Amino acid sequence: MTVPAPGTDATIALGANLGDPLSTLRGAAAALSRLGTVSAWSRLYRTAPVGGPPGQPDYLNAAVLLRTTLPARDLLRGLHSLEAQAGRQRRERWEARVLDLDLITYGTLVHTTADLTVPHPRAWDRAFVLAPLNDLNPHLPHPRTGETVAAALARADRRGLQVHADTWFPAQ
Ligand code: A4P
Ligand code: MG
Repeated sequence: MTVPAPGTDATIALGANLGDPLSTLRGAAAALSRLGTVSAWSRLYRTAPVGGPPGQPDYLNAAVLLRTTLPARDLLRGLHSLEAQAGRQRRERWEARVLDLDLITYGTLVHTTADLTVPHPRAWDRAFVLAPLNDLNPHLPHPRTGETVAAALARADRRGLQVHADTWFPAQ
C-alpha cells in the first residue's frame, strides 16, 4: 500500500511569451519543487495569444500537478516570487510576459477575493489552460460547477493551439 504524501493537490498553469520561453518554463518547473512535490507534467503547447495588446509573440503553455503543504495564499505568494525571479514585470493586464504562473485549482477549494481567486476565474474557458490540464487529469471537476476538464476542453475554442513537445521537463 502506498501512503499518499501529506498536503493538497494543486494545479499550476505556466505560460511564457518573452525571452527564451522554453528554458524559462524548465527553470520554473524545477523551482516549483521549492513549493511542494511536482508529480506530473503536461505536454508543452504553442498557443496564439488570447486578449492583451496586439502583436504579441505566441506563448508556450504547460501545467503541472503539485502536492503542497502550503496554504493557498502562501502558494500564490511563492508563485509570484518565482515570476519575479524570472524577471517578470507587471505593467498592463494580459501583456506579454517572461513567465506567468497561475494557481488554477487548490484541492476542492472555492475562494474569491481580489488577491486570491480559486479556481482561476477564466481557466475553464481557455484552451491554453484546459489542454495542459487535460493531460494531467481529464476527469478533474471544476470545484464549483463540477464540469470536468475534458468537457470544458471539448467546448473551448482550440484554434491557434498545437502540441509543441510531448516532453519538455526535465531538460534533455
Ligand atoms: N490572482 C488572484 N487569484 C489568482 C490565481 N488563482 N492565480 C491575482 C494567479 N493570480 C491570481 O495576475 C493578476 C492578479 O491576479 C495578481 O495580483 C494575482 O494576485 P497577474 O499574473 O499579475 O496578471 P495577468 O496574468 O496578466 O492577469 P490574469 O487575470 O491572471 O490573466 P490571465 O487570465 O491568466 O491571462 N494567451 C495565451 N495563448 N497563453 C497565455 O498563457 N495568458 C494570459 C493571461 C492572457 N492570454 C494568454 C495567456
Ligand atoms: Mg497570472
